[in-house]
Amino acid sequence: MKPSITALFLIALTSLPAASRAQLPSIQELDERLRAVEQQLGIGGQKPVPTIGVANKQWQLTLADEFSAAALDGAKWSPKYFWTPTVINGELQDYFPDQLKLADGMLKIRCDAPQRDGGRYRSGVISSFGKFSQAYGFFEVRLKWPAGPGTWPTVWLYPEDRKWPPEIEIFEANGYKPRLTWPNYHWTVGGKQQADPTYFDAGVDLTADFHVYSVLWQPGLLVWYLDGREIKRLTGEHVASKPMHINLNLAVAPPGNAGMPTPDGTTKFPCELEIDYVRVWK
Ligand SMILES: [Ca+2]
Repeated sequence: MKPSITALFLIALTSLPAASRAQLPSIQELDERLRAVEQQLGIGGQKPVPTIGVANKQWQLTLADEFSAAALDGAKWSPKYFWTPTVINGELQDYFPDQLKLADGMLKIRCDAPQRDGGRYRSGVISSFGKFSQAYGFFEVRLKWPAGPGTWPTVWLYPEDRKWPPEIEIFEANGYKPRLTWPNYHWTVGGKQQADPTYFDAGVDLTADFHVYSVLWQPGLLVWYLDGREIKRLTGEHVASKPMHINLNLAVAPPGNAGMPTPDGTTKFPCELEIDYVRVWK
């Protein structure tokens, strides 16, 4: 049997004099570092696998961020969209990098209420534009989102060539309907914008715990999953075919936006969108 990299590490460690060993990190620390390196390289035996299986399909991990580092991985993410100004849809927040925190193996996007009347909410966004994009594959996030009217968290795919639409929502929700998730898709037909914003009623309060939200994207096919269970399917030539990057944000809904209410006295601030991981396969 070929010795594993871990075994080689151990041999190297134990062959050192005792005085040097005392200065070295523990085996557990080394193991954690090794797994982090393996994860970055996409190798090793602990590779995550999709929550769904697709027959005869060998999935290859193309992006994984477990958010276990001390800071946002700048090789994968920027703390902003590629466009300016950042605010779209008349949303009530501005995005600031200091609203992002990495702790407990999570990326935590915190949204603060305005400091004065008429002020704006402070929240955060990350985008993989210019760093990671992909056409087709399996995209998955595990997250917990904040309840309350006006909270509007989304994980969405946007064209890397900056020409919108298409747009694929891996996950979208609004805190006034904590049982619902909106697996949305936007496209055009003859220059006219189209959308399929049907929602899925999970029958439970999705904000009470972490859940896994995924989308399978193949030529002419989009399938959405909640905790590995299919919740929506779209087929047809209008399904996107160009590389797209990932945006992940916690917005605050403006008045009159598709019937979504703005925050009221029952919405608790600060609130957090906690992301355990983002994983993509091809
Ligand atoms: Ca994690």
